[in-house]
Formats: sequence, structure tokens, C-alpha cells
Amino acid sequence: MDEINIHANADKASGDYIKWKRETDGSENIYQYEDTCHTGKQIRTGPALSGTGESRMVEKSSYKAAAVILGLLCLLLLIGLMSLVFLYTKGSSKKEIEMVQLQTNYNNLTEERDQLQTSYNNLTKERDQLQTSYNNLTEERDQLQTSYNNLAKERDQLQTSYNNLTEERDQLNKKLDDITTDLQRKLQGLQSQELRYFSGSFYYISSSEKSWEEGRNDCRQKGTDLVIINSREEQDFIRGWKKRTWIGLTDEQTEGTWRWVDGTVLTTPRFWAESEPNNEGDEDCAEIKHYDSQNSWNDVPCNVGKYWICEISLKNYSKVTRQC
Ligand code: 2F8
Ligand code: CA
Repeated sequence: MDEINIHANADKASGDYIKWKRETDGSENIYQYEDTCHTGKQIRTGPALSGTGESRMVEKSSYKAAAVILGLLCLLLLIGLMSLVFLYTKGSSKKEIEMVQLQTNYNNLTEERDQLQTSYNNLTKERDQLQTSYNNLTEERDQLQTSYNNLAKERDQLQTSYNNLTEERDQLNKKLDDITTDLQRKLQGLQSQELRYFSGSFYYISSSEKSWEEGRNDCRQKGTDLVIINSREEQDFIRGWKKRTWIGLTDEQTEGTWRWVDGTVLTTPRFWAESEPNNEGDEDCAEIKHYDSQNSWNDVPCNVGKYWICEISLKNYSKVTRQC
């Protein structure tokens, strides 16, 4: 049985060593010993190499070559690992730089975005304020437009009223001229006669006696008519002449229905003498008979001769003017 001691630490003869031992059955065992302790620990077992010393030399060379190859492989592996680490580190650095740049860009973009967002918000606010101002201005404009339209409408109405009034004034002026001319003509016709004025009317009494119709025609020729008595005061004024005179009252048209010469039916006041009108022998025209009494009217035949009184009423002119 062969036995070889191999020291793992050449500088220390008493250090750890490995014992290679060939067993009788041809197998080989390798034991590891620690220092002075001779109890070995078996670390390998296997068949023994065939051959003698020469074969052992070959085996040793093979082990050395294997060790060298193994070393080279380890070196290559180490170099590879280092390269990988280098590349990884380099890649990581590049990535880190890129990440930093990306982060910076991201931060810049975020800041720009925030600034843009702020600008957008400000612009939105300004736009809303402008929109509000625009709406207010639009509303004010519409109100002003409405006021303007109303004023224009009022102006047009006033203009129309002004035009109407101007036209009315012109018509009135024309009528006034006509009335003035008419009055002047009538007054010229009565110039030589005695005229009396009472409460808005001129009165004329004839100097001769004629029938009711002839007396009325005389008045008409002068542009007037027989007197119409409308009040107690006028009745007293008329009977103040103290003459039996025709007045402008007749029932010729309908017996019993007394009408004034302007067509109005006699109502009140009325100043018939007692028991009159009695139509004694077809009496269709009225006279002032009992002039000393207020109730002085009498109906008599129209063809008898009597004085007559004409009336030029200025109120009638006034009425005509207002009707225009
Ligand atoms: O008594 C009243 C009566 O007097 C006269 O007749 C008699 C009158 N006639 C004339 O004057 C013509 C009536 O009219 C009057 O009613
Ligand atoms: Ca009578």
C-alpha cells in the first residue's frame, strides 16, 4: 500500500497537508490533515491510476496543465466579469446621466407646463372678465338702443302732433279770417242801425213792422237771424225795448211743437204769457207782447206786421271755431 504526504503549505512543514493513499483493493483515497492532528478527513476516493512512476509523472503534468487551464479559465472569467461590471457600470452611468437629463427635462417641462397652466388660467380669467364686460356693454347698448327708439318714437309722435297743431292753427287762422271778414260785412250792413250788445251777442231792432217771414228775411240778408232767447236775463234784455217784436220761435212745421230758428225745440226757459200759446185762429209765430211782464210771449198769425229783432251771436262763431 503506497502512501504520499502532500503539504499544502510548503513554508510550514508541520502545517496542513493532504495524504494520498493507494489501498490494497487498488483504489486511491485522499485525506486532509490539519497540523499535528493525524486523524485525516477523507476528501476524495476513487480507483487508483495504473502505471508506475512514469505514469505518476504524466499524471502530475496533467494536473499542472489542468490547473494552468483552470487558472486561465478563471482569469478569463474574471476578465469577463470585470468587463461586464465595467460595461454595466458604464451603462449604468450613462443611464443615470440620461435619467438625470430626463429628470431635468421632465422638471423643466413640468415647470413650463405649470407656467403655461398659470398663463392659461390668467388668460381664461381675463377672457371671462372681457366676456362679462362685453355682455354688460351689450346690455347697456341694447338699453340705449331701446331708449333711443322710444325717444325717436316720442319725437315722431310729437312731430306728428306739432304738424297737426300747425295745420289746425292754420285752419283756425283761416276760419278766424273768414269770421272776421263775415263779421265786418255784417256790422257794415248794420252800420246805420241801432245795435245793442248783451252777453256775447249784438242785437238789432227794426224800425218798421213786417210779417214774421219778412222780418226773418231781413235778418238773413244781414247774415243773422231772428233772436233766440236762452235765458231769463236775455228775456229781460229783449223785453227792455218795450215794443211788440217778433222772436225766432214758430210751430209752423208741426202744430204745437215750437222750434227756434236754429231748429232746436223749445224746452226751458220759456216765457209764455198766461193762457198762451192758444193758437187762436191759426197762430204759428211768437211775439213779445206783454213786455212789462217777464212772461210776455204770445202766439199770433205769422202774417201780421210787427217789429222784429235780429241777433248776431258771437258765441255761435266761437262754437263753430271750436268744432273746427
Ligand atoms: O187774449 C189773448 C189773445 O189776444 C188776441 O186775440 C184777441 C191775440 N191776437 C192777436 O193779437 C192777433 C191772441 O193771439 C191772444 O191769444
Ligand atoms: Ca195767442
